[in-house]
Amino acid sequence: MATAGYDHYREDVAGRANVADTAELVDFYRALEQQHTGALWTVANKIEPWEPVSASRPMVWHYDRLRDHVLRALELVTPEQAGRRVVYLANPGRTDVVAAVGWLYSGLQVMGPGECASSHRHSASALRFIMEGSGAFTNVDGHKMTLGANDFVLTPNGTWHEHGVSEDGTVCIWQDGLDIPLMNALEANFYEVHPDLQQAVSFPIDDSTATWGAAALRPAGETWSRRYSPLLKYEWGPTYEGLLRYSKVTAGSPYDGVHMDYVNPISGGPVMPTIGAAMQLLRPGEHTKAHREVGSFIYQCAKGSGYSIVNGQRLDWKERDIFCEPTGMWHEHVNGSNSGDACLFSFHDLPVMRSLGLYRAEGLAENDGHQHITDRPAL
Ligand code: GTQ
Repeated sequence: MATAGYDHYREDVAGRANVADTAELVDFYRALEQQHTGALWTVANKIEPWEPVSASRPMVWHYDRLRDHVLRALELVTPEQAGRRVVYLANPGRTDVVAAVGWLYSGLQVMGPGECASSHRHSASALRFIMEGSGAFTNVDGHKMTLGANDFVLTPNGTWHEHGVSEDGTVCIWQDGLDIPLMNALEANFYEVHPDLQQAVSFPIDDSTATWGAAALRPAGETWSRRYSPLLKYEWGPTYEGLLRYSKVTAGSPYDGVHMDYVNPISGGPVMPTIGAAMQLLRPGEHTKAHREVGSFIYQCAKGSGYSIVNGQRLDWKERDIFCEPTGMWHEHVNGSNSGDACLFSFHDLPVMRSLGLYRAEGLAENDGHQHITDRPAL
């Protein structure tokens, strides 16, 4: 990553555009505008910044402030009316598109017992992270899965999917994560409604986890050629156990603590072509060092409490709070407890950056790798 700092628009550098307005030039620009054209040197420094410049702001969405509104949606609209009953997360820096950060969308979906949303599919890749309730299920291309708190589920692009809650369940809330803004930016987004409101359940319940979810075991003779993981659900129990076991034998990453990626068991790569996900554990009192990356991240605290510093802003979080890190911004994490661990679920667009050769990362050299807190986000 360039080390030019945050002085993105410096013009006093040889080789950068530096043309002062004159009456003649202003006339010229107007004439160009009328022909639907423009002079590159008037925009060059903006459209080719020294390094990624994100319009997104570091944000935290506190669950205790959102939950009542999410539950209110349950009273106000049915899944039949709404299609999806979701309160989406808006980033105040991104009024042009519905994005929580970068080109990632996120929202909180709520369903009551006996409800089921209609089946559809789209070019956008999706995931869910279960926040509360029991009896939730999702059906992905006929693979029906039961879902509990902190379970992580995929709805890869192009797969038919619907979600619901069984009659004997409770109100369920989960976080949706999708690459809708990316698909729209690429102008590649298709959307289709299933001919039946609910697709058939074509396989035994939870067959995906039973087939592909055993640690370091692969079903002999089974093949898989899709671009996404055949393992569609990653349960919290084995995920947390995996982190605890790993934490006993590793010092962890200086930037992310005990950090494990959810992977496609066939390729070892990310779970979907455009979205990757991870769970990290911060030990009691752990304060990681700051680094920055080309890529945008959305986090949910799955356990414990603490804070992250994103570009000098302190974002306090506790279980179920969601926060984001825009691309190129310094970030470091702190477990606020000296006795218990803290776990952060995250999803990100690094598979896009990596597959296009755009990924870069850099650690903060100054101040022993820690930022100064300069700001708290407006609440
Ligand atoms: O469940 O498929 O929050 O298509 C937004 C768009 C959820 C979904 C959202 C979607 C979905």
